[in-house]
Amino acid sequence: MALPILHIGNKNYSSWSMRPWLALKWGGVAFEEHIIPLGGEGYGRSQIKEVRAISPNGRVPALQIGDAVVYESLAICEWAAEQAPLLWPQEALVRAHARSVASEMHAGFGALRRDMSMNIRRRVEPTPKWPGDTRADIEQLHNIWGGLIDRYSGPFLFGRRSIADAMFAPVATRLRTYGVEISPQAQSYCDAIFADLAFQEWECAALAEAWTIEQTEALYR
Ligand SMILES: N[C@@H](CCC(=O)N[C@@H](CS)C(=O)NCC(=O)O)C(=O)O
Repeated sequence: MALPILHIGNKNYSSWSMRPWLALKWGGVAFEEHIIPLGGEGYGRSQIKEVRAISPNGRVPALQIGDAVVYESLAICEWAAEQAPLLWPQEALVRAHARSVASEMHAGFGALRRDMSMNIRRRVEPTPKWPGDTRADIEQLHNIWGGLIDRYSGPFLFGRRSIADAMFAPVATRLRTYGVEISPQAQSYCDAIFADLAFQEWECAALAEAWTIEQTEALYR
């Protein structure tokens, strides 16, 4: 059978695409990738023609497996974990905890995502002044990361890499891009993500991408 194809957006900008891409890599699941440049006609309305042609929700990532399409980043990560169960912690209650924080990231942190669009290449200076809801998201990140690193001793949230880290990896790049002040413990966690080989492969590709999404670049100019 042909390899699954992961349809993703531009690596510099598409945080949702990075998550299952990392999970598949970490799980050792073979796949091909197909990049669809975002930012043109229909962008922001789930109406990019090339995306709609393969993804039922008009968004990437979408994983094509034969005739089937798995979409929504967390659902793709779950599929990856069916092929590579070590992508979740092995103990049931710890796994439930990891699923909780991964779901919290997937469904939440709206203010942080609104104000800190992923832009791996960019460094914004000076750090913008964040509104209260964004500051609350940053504080909640510290609560989650700090609690888990204290409990499982790092360097990743549940000790070894898991889907929980795949869900938070783009956030680490956002904190760096926007120069957010974070605790030494949170910085160590970000550094563990930045040192990961699969992350570095994605980052190198992001740095080499030629196209730009003007809406994102215009933030804080
Ligand atoms: N909830 C979706 C979000 C996917 C998403 O918003 N993807 C963005 C790229 S990062 C997209 O496809 N945008 C296209 C558009 O806005 O038209 C997931 O978890 O996969």
